[in-house]
Amino acid sequence: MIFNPDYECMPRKRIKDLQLSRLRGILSRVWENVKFYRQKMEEKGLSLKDLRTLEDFSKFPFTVKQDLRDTYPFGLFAVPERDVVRLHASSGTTGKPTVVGYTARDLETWAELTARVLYAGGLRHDDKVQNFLGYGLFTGGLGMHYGAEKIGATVIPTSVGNSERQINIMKDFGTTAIIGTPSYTLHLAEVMKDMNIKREDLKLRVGFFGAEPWTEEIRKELESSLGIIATDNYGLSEIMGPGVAGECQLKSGMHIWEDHFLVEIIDPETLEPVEPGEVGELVITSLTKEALPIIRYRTRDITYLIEEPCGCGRTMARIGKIKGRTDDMLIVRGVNVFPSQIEEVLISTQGVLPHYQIVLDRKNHLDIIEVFVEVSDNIFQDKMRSLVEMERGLTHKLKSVLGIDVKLRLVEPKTIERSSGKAKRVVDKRKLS
Ligand code: ADP
Ligand code: K
Ligand code: ZN
Repeated sequence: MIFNPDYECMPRKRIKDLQLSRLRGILSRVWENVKFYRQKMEEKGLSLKDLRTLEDFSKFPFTVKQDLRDTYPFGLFAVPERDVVRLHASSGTTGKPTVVGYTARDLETWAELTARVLYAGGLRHDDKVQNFLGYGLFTGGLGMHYGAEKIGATVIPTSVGNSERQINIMKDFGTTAIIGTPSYTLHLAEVMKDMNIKREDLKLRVGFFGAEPWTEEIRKELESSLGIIATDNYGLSEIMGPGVAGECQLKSGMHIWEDHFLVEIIDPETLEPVEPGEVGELVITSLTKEALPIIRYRTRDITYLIEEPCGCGRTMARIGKIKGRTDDMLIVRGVNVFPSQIEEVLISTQGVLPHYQIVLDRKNHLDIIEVFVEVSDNIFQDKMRSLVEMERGLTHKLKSVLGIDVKLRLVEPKTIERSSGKAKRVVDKRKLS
């Protein structure tokens, strides 16, 4: 039932002791090897001696995504570059990507932790698991790949896209387990219908979904249309990638591997810890990472902590479903999009007025993003050709900046609703509670 019971079922008192000793180790490692962390601690008048208990840790400085950008590409690495055996980068396309690295031991840990997640959700040695998370710089595909291999399952690394082929492979190879984003998998379920393939024609039994927020309604839909048990899993590249936390088959919160990660929930305004069980921003410290240790990382993800024991026997705490993010980042088909990126493209184009609105919707289970933008009167009076050219140029530019298709709507001046306060730039109709 449990991949590594020695750790996953460790008494909580022992988990805390282990965390404190590992935390001391990681702090002294970054103090020695990462100038950024040492400076930030010194600025606060802190030294390693100031960590006597886990509670003392709340005095230590936070790390944010911008810190990784400012030190791009390898400024926060704690080992010589030659000891790094793998690099990944976040798809976040705002300015420079954030680069993350792994030593050989980090990769072993990563495989162990994705194996725990997959095992908890029901993956076994006998399964054939089709992984349609992206393989490449994105951590999703390769991260899950090695965990599934560690369990001994047969991995089918189809990566993302080519929906009909995905379904043919499921059918022909006898795929029993799938790993993907919930939105793409819903899309696959639709394509399956179009191909006249029923769930009885496939052998699917379990599915692992993450990388973006999804609701219980989507879970029900995935489970009934594909005949699977669908579990949620969570991760982020800065901390490791997938494998940070995952649900067991009781589907009541995601077990977070506390022997490798120290979890805090804070109030994003006051930065103080919230009461146990209360909703706030998830802050994670890596306790064992060698290449890129990360201290008190503000994930921007909103959730809560469940410390009560779970019916499955694991003692590791759980985080509730991610409720959203504290920043304005939009996740469209798993890709991070900031409204400011769209604004930049629009504003730098002649004839475009500073009035626009981004409308997100979901059609056939796929996110769609539409941008309504006002263009100046004289362009409208101009020949039709320049409008068409402008539309084509902008569509192309948005695609190259964001990496996804955007439907562009040029509209007449004063047709986009004005608001008296902050402009409502984003309308998200995707119904995520
Ligand atoms: P990329 O930037 O390449 O898309 P990241 O690793 O940075 O990939 O994405 C991590 C973010 O994805 C998380 O901070 C969170 O907002 C979101 N995410 C990941 N897993 C889940 C999940 N199970 N539920 C909701 N959001 C998730
Ligand atoms: K993501
Ligand atoms: Zn459990």
